[in-house]
Amino acid sequence: MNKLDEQFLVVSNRLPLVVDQDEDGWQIKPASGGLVTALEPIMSRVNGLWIGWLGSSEQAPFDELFARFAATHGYRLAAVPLTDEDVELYYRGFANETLWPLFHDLLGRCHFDLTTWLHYQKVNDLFAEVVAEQADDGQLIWVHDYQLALVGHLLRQRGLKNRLAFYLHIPFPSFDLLRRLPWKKELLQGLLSYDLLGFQTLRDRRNFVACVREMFPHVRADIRRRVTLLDLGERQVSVGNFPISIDFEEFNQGAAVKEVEEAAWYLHEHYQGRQLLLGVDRLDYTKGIPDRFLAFERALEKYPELRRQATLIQVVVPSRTLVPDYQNLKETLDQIVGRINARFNEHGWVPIHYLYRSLDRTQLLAHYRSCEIALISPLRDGMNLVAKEYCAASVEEKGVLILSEFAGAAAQLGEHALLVNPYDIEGTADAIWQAYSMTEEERHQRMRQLRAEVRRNNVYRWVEQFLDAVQPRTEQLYWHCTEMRREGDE
Ligand code: ADQ
Repeated sequence: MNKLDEQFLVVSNRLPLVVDQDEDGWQIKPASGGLVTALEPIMSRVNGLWIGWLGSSEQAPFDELFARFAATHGYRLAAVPLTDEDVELYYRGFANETLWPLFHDLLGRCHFDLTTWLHYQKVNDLFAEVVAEQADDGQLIWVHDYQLALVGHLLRQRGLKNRLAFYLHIPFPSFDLLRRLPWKKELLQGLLSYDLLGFQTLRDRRNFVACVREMFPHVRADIRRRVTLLDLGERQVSVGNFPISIDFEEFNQGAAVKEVEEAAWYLHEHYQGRQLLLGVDRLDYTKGIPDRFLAFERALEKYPELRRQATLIQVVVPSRTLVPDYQNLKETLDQIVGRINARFNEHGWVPIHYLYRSLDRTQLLAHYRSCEIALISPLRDGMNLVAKEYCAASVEEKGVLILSEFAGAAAQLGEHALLVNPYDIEGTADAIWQAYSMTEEERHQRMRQLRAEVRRNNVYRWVEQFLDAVQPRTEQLYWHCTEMRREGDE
């Protein structure tokens, strides 16, 4: 098959890159993360192009680095230049202080500010300009996430006829919440310019369709299909739910290697045979970390058998450190951990081990593999890949997953995880006790089912299902995806 026949253009806020300098000069490599893992194999097969912001104002020789990247990775990159002011108002402002909390049902944290909204439109227009310059006729353009909701609309305004698809990685709110946004009509109109809209869960998809029906009563919705069809008169928009996932085998095989096994063994040695509970999150108020600490505290109070026998390891990756709400959250976490540890600490046992940093791959896998319980309790989450990674890396099939019912992942994993309402401290404390005292047999049985689910619905199936829903179908892309999924299944 000719590599250039059908191309593929991906647009995301940030280019998935790591650029740094060592003794051999400037280096460039793909960032790690689910989206890159999912899209890179297909991008290189079809000579794709990825457009996004560089993510920093570092002065590196990007033209040369991008050429080197294309030669070694088989797909190309193009940068959208953003000024500090753009980043401040569009990214930190409208995307992270308006859309992010609103879409995660946290209305109290929303700022509605005309200046940041105007800038959001301006930066979406900048993205559209770069995409329009680079796009070829017939190419599928796939835009990602809430930072870029209007790009499709702005491309249509420029006369582009390409198939346009959009995927939202975070939840979509109910109309009761969305109606608070002064610019909801413009936002929905922007989204309706795409040909295909993908959401994480059926609930998100239904929320979106309900919002469209409220704001645009003339739009007819055919909801009987696998993908909802919205009839706008002159054109149709497909709306589906496609739960994102991970490369199961990457975690399954990665967790089984000797280096990880040894690191996992040391971890347990260090904690002297206690049961370990694990939380792994970006620093974010949607992840429910303070409530999780309080639930663990309540479990220690209510079930004294847990004292000296259970330790919560909470790993937090620094994130959005310049947004004030995130700085406050960091202080809150320090205070709660300090208080709980001072209250219960005895005979060399510290109830909460709190690490404010990223873990390298070996350590991340070792933590997943060795911790008996994963405590994943976001207040709201589009999907939550940590839950799936934990299952895939649980190669001894002895881990118990405690999962928030408000994580998108609950739709797939809820049956065999212990589901909790993260706002219900008492209920979460009881779930901690239930997980702690669960028999080996029940652990195995639940984890086997969870792993089978993540293995079956892996990230290659996610891409395949999404591309299958693009109309008219992108035959070659779909063909490549099916091939990759088959290879992954074998
Ligand atoms: P995120 O909010 O970033 O993503 P999540 O899905 O949990 O959340 O992914 C986090 C990633 O970061 C995981 O791959 C995890 O391994 C990694 N990570 C987290 N803490 C780490 C640590 N301490 N050290 C090393 N790695 C760490 C958004 C949405 C989610 C949605 C994803 C994908 O908010 O709901 O699942 O996009 O669509």
